[in-house]
Amino acid sequence: MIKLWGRTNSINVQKVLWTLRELGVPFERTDAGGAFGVVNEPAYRDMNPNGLVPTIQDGDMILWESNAIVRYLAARYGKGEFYPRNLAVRADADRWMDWATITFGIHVGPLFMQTIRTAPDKRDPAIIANSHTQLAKLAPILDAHLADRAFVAGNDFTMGDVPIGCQMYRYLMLTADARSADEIPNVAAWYARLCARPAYREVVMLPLT
Ligand SMILES: N[C@@H](CCC(=O)N[C@@H](CS)C(=O)NCC(=O)O)C(=O)O
Repeated sequence: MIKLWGRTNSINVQKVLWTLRELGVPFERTDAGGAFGVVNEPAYRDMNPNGLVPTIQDGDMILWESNAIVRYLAARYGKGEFYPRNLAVRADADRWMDWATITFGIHVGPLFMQTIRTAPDKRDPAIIANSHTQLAKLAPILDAHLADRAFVAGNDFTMGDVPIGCQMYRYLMLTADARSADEIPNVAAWYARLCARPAYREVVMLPLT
């Protein structure tokens, strides 16, 4: 059985948990990271020298880096189009996985850390303002892309929806007061489709802590 190490309030762990749940793959999870520690133990560092979560073990294989784990699980256990068979569609899914992390997520992360994990008197308004500015420019790019498709790589739910689905939940929660409701209507419709998925509701849509 697949083993997963990581705390459930980590966005990178959530990507893996959501994928496992969508694919119906049995797994055992061990709390690790944050207040749970574990990540600095030598046995964990042997598996993941970064001392970060998530890490998985599947048989003899150890893997870290959440997007790589999602891709691996999709390729190995995916049914239907979750791991797209068509290479152009798969590349599109890959692209949005990377965009979610490297382009969009690098601004969601500081906004989340500042507003959820930093005491009010220690927050840096400049970091928060910059995150809002950058994300307000980026969200319409995804919105335009979703104008004529149900999910990021077409009309099927794929691995491409996973990282951006996790980032978007945090973005929508953290900017609800700063946005007008109809600013990104295609993102809103796509997000409603994600909300219809039990695994998304149970793994990703948690109170932000
Ligand atoms: N690029 C890595 C980043 C992993 C990462 O930064 N994980 C965070 C949680 S989201 C972590 O381990 N933080 C330290 C901790 O939880 O102790 C990935 O996507 O897996």
